[in-house]
Amino acid sequence: MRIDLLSIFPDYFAPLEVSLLGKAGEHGLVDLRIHDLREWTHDRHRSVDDTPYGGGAGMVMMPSVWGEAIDEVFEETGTGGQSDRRVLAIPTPSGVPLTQSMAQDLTNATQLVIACGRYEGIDQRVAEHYREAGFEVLEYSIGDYVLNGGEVAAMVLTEAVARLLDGFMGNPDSLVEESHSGAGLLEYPVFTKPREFRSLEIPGVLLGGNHAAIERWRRDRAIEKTARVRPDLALSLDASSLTREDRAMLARCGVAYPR
Ligand code: 6GU
Repeated sequence: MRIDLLSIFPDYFAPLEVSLLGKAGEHGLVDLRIHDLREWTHDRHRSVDDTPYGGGAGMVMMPSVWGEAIDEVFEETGTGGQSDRRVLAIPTPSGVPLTQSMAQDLTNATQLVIACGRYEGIDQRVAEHYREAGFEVLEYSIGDYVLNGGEVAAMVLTEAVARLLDGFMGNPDSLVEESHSGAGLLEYPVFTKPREFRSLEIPGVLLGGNHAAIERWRRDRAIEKTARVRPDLALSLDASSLTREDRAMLARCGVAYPR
């Protein structure tokens, strides 16, 4: 998969060289390209923003610069083939909340272009134009808080997608049971050596060899944790994936499910 990151602060993405190029890049899973948006400016001051129509605080990023930049990075891969899936992702606090299933879905894109805005955001016509031109456009948010720009959110999306690509994980089994995948439960707590840490001991069930009991214990802890810290997730579990024991545990945690 090719991933293009566009920003006026390309240096922001240095950490990806460690965490992403280190693994996915070496194995040729991800072709990561980092671009300085100002390379597509034409004026002496290399301007990328202007005052907002209608007034208000701050500056808005101009569509002309973004249009030229995005056209060019898409052109570099366009084969015109039917199987091409080219996605323009725009990080913004007003976007749809990014989820694991969105990251999973993006793993089959041919190219992911992430356009990182600063200031008050990017002129809305950029998203509108590429949508009308037949590209998938994803305006996404990484949570209900405000960052200074889209760069951190772009790294979040890049890592969330790249680690799901076939061949990225040393042990793909670790993808199966993790939080936000599969059942919709948060992960159970994990423990390793030593058996005693500052007088805290390992839960006894994990020391025995009763695999069914261990599985039940982990499932109960996952349910308990989900109900406590993410009641919204606990209420939207896939009812068909819940056993009688799961429902009993949920009930004890104050979450009732129809049988
Ligand atoms: Cl995607 N961008 C910015 N600038 N702030 C955010 C965000 C994105 N998600 C949450 N806050």
